[in-house]
Amino acid sequence: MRIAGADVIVTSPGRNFVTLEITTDDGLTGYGDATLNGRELAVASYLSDHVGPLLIGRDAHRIEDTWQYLHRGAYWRRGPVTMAAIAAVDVALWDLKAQVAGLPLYQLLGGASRTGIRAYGHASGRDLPELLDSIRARQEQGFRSIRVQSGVPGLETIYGISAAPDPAGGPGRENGRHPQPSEETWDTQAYLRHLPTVFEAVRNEFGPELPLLHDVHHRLTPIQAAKLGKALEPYDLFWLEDCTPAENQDGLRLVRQHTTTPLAIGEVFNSVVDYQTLIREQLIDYVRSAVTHAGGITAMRKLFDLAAQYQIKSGIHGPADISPVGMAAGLHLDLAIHNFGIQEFMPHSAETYEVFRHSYTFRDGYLHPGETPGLGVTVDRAAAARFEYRPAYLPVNRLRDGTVHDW
Ligand code: KDG
Ligand code: MG
Repeated sequence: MRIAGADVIVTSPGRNFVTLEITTDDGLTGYGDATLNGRELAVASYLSDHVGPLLIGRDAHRIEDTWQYLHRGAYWRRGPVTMAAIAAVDVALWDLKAQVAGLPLYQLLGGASRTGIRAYGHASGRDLPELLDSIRARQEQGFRSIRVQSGVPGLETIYGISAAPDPAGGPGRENGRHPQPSEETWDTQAYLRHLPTVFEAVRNEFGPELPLLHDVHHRLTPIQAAKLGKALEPYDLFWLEDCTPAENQDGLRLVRQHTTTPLAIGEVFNSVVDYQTLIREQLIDYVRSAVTHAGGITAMRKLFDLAAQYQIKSGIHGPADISPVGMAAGLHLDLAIHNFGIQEFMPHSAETYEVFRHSYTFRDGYLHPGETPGLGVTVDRAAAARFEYRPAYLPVNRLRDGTVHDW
């Protein structure tokens, strides 16, 4: 089975997605997600200008060799653009191999280790009543584990919270289109004072059993993160995510020394190298990378195998800027690996599902990739062509004095 074509599809059904479509000389088609939110066209160019031409004529079955060829062979390694491009090739080749085998992809990864994939959904509110309603709405949708993001008094907007209620029930600004990045104001002390009161109220309302998660989005220093983790201990979080920018891996030692709140890190990481200290020293509990951003199934499987040696589990990144192709790839891994933890799930819009036809399902808090041979996602190119790319950016975050802060 030789690679005959490698097409890049850029489409924007509600938000921008980049997809690699690999075709073979025997008429099969495989897909990989290459979406890098806000930098989409850089990956599209990397694929169509540099990687696609190298793939033509290669044996589509040689997944590991192709991965190494693109990673080591290019001389320039790692980085979000490179690793998203390699991930797209890798996932498309796994899709093809599983189609040839006539099996859903998870069967090639060792088969199912569980019957369903526990998923968490997003709840958010500008104030407490709105947040409690949002949690109830997620529960009604079937979610049994919930990420809680709350507005902070005195701050107009904050990560994960819409400025106005989102009629689609989504997270608002994360889905929003900003041709120029909008700017938000951040106040660390106000956040640190307010957040424990939010979790106290949520626990009082929903009781001790509902698994609750929270995403700090890299906004704290290690000592501030240590303080927050400690303050949240009475509310028994499932995890505290990205409590500090973890490029400074050593900083996590300090956080760890002060709190037993479980820590999840890694959605901006794209290589196992980024995790070396964090995993070896057991400084985190969950690995957050996305298949789409960290080199595909081939690389993620090795990352999870390393994590398993240290009792660290998976928590694959699954926001709406991962396309259904990337989501499906994560689900096949989730089902197969032993050290699965939880999967983030933001259902996509109806427009997105018009373009990406998928076989995965969500029922009673659990996802399943389905039994369709391959990845179980196809792209309707006619539908994709109707949604033209429009530049869109995440907001930029500034402290009250105007200093740019982590987003
Ligand atoms: O592109 C950035 C988003 O993927 C990110 O803001 C979502 O933090 C996120 C999460 O945990 O889903
Ligand atoms: Mg996050």
